[in-house]
Amino acid sequence: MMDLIIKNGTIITATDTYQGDIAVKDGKIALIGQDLSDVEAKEVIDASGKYVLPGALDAHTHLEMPFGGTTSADSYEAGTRAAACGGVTTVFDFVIQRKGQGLIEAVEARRKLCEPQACVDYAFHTAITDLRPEILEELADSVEYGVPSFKVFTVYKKEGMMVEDGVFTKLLQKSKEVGALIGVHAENPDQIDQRTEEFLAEGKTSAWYHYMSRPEFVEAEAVKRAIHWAKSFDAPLYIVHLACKDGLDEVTRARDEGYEIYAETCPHYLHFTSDVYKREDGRNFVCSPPIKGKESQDALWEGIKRGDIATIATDHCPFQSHEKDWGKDDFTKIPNGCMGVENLYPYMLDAANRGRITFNKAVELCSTNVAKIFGCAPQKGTIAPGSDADIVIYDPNKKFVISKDNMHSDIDHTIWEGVELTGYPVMTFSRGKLVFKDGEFLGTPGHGQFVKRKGRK
Ligand code: DUC
Ligand code: ZN
Ligand code: ZN
Repeated sequence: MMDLIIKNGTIITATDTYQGDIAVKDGKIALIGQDLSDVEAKEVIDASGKYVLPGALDAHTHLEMPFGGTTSADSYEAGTRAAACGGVTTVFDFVIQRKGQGLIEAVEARRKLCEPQACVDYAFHTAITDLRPEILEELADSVEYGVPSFKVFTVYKKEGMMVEDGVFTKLLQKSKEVGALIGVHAENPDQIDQRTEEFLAEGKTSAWYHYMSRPEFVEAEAVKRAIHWAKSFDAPLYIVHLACKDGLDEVTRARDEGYEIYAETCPHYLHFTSDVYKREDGRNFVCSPPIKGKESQDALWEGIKRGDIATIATDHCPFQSHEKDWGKDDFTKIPNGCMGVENLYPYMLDAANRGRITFNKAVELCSTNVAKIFGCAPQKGTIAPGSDADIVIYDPNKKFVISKDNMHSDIDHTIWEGVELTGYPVMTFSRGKLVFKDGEFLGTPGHGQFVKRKGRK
């Protein structure tokens, strides 16, 4: 006896589109067939006229992260609740290693916080900020533990998160040996500091100067340098939240030369341009790297079509309006980060619905590639027998206007307010459990499980 059968839907994976029925048992996909009418199940859902997709994996969130003089405003519960309602069935959250902390110690502390709250499954990347010799050795243990991906920041010196080139290159070399993947947040810190100082001295304090203090060339230089190091040591590299054309051109070049370079971008870089920083509420869009000009936006879409952008993730790191307001008269006081975990999949699927990309491509970018790159395929990221029953039922005809009132996180505003989508998820299943239906969250905190991932060896 099956637990669930989803009948008559159009199943869409990264590679295939076909009509079929899916049977679920014990949280896993047990059977897929053209007609499973003869198979007994406790529950049958008719998905006629709907698309049946693998749940998305958001490779980049910052939930309840101490940052910018406060803590990002979505707890693990609120963030994973919003995720479920946007069709995201696995979130990858960033653990920030504090000075003196061990890698697994840092992960376990966050795991403990997350576990009772998580409404969908979760994985972690660890941002390394303190590379002592024993930490370099601990990299292999972390891979073994199920956290085989790490990140370095080339910025956030004052926050104690920035690493020097020596640390970055040691990590790249070690990553090859132990089967880890290093990610990088790439912007030039000296340019940011210098330009910020100049703008403040000139009384240029609006949100626009957040963008002007770290424009296209400030990001591009750091992306190029990061790729230079990855190429020099022939190590794979994942560039998080890539937002600029010149950086992407370098990614394309390196990939054409045969290097294993992955680029992630975010929906806010694909939808908005730097003009948002001229708006009265420009501070709400302040994130780093900032949203760039139209030329970069167009290039990112082209990069998606070419296959040089591997994943779309959100960098979900929201702050409440009153916190964003700290920077009303001084952009340096605006906590950096925007919301997006609930908008990722609907936004990219809307792009598919409009014909900008295919549905298979949207699934590849938001789900399959993430699972493959970060070592949890085929458990996650596809619809196949044996995979977790992380499934989204999508109505391609449903009209949806994003508003803070129909979002499910704890945030009092959204940068996506008023954006109109055609097509929207109507159900999300996390390991066979219905966690979202027709606008309503139906999950439970504590349901989400830690996803133990494999290294690259
Ligand atoms: N950028 C943000 O905007 N927020 C969190 C961290 C980051 O790098
Ligand atoms: Zn970042
Ligand atoms: Zn981030």
